[in-house]
Amino acid sequence: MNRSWWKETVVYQVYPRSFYDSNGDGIGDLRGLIEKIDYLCELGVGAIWLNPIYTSPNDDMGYDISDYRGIMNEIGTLEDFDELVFKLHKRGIKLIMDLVVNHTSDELVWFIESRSSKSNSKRDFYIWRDGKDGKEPNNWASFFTPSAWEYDEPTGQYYLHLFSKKQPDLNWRNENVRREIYDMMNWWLERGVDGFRLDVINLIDKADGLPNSNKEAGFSGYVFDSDMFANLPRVHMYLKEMYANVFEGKDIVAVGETPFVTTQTASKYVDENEKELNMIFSFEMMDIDSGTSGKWEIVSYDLHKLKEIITRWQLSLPNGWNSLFWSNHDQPRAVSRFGDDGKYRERSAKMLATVLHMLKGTPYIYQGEEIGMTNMPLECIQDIRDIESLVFYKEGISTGMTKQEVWNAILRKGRDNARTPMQWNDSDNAGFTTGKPWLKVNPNYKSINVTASIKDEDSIFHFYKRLIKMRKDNPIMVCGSYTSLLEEDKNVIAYLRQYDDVKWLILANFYGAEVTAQLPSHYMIKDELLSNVPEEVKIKDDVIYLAPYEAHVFLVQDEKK
Ligand code: ISL
Ligand code: CA
Repeated sequence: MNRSWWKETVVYQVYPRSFYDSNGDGIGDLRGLIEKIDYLCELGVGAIWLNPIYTSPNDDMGYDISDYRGIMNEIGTLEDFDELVFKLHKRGIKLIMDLVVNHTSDELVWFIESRSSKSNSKRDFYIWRDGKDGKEPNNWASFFTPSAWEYDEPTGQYYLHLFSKKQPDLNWRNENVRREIYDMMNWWLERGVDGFRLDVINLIDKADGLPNSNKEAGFSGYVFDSDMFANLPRVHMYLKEMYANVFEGKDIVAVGETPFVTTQTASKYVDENEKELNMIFSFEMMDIDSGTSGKWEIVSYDLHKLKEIITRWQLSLPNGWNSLFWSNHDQPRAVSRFGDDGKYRERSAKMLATVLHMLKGTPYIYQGEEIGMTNMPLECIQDIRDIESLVFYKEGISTGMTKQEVWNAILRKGRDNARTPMQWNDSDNAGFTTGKPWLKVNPNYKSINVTASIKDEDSIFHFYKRLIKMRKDNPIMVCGSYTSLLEEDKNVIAYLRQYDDVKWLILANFYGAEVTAQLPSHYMIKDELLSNVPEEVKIKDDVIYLAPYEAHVFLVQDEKK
């Protein structure tokens, strides 16, 4: 295995809008982030992934970029940015920028020109088609809207948008588009950034001829068919070209956000010999509680399935590398979704952290996860800021769901859950802002906050700190092989990491009831390296008793026969 900083490190995801507001306008900003570098150092992370900070009308919270070389007014200036890079680097923290190049804002000058006339030199930068029989060019649905096409008056054609109508898709088949993008990426690299997280990078090519999908239409009459726009062969061609023009020979990281990848389609993206990306975010685990109609159809799942997904991904990228995460800015809070955000909040958050950080790959911590922040008890639609939830609130009822079902789904899966302001202390607005926060603060900030978590030596925060430190001190966490254990067990996650002669056994009760598990009998426990309970571990005749959400990391040895 080749060693690289991005394999050794733990990445902390900062959603800048909600991290820390330095000037009281209610919106987190770069100066606020600069003020909190000490906090990141205290935690010990080696890199941050910064959600988009480029100029944007914020139709999709920065994922609609209207100037690739500018910083959003409310977030800061280029001078602030340079200072941030300088100060992060001084403290040994790398910066991974989020970059959205599948689409732009409709307010980006390219699109303004493109829509102005059919003969404009930027016309072909986007995907324009004539309507068919007074309707859209094809039956594709978008992520956020019924149809993926929007009619544009000035030239009488439709443009394609896989997300909102203010996020037109770029035409990657146009060489000039690609050249502009690589230039822009190099411009940021020259400013000192250490890598990119490339938003929906596997969607940049669309099916030849943009045909109708013959899959079944949703309630809207349009078809959401990822085969039409995800993982098409040309994506690999473009990524190789990007690598050669941007990444080659530089010690930077390229992380792809790749919805709809499978363990089969993923390996080519991250295979070191292919020279495309270094790691990807895959979403199979995030989709585990989603039904066939998508994320809003919430279904139950069992631990078997979760373990099967984990193991398959752990073993499927022989020349590649995994990104490990329980949450991000698009997902519910980890402890609310996979743990227990009530009675066992602390213990289950630590259990989840143990299971994830001990796996092979690069762990990502989503801001607030390290203090066990929970989902938001939203009260009414006026509290919602996220376009996806707002659209679903309107459309959901027409899919046959009741109003209550729609609301419950938003409470559980809405993206604002993760985006509520960071809870720094128990003062007004959790110390996030002196003004009115752009999105309401979770009312539990009085007890769940950074100050309290730092003060309590036994807190989730200190547990994360310990995990991060362990990774620095123990190459087994980075390089060790992975073997799944107790695959049939319905309550316990168990696996082995091994590096040279060193073997670590990870055991975790995933549920809120006491269970027993049969220890793999040929391993002898030599030492306990980490645990989320104060008590000694209970073992009798190779049977281990695990309290709710109890987790352990043991040093083990093969038993002498
Ligand atoms: O957010 C999702 C489910 O709630 C995902 O389907 C998400 O839309 C998908 O993973 C792509 O996400 C990325 O691109 C979007 C943006 O809205 C997300 O915030 C971003 O992470 C469009 O740029
Ligand atoms: Ca601000």
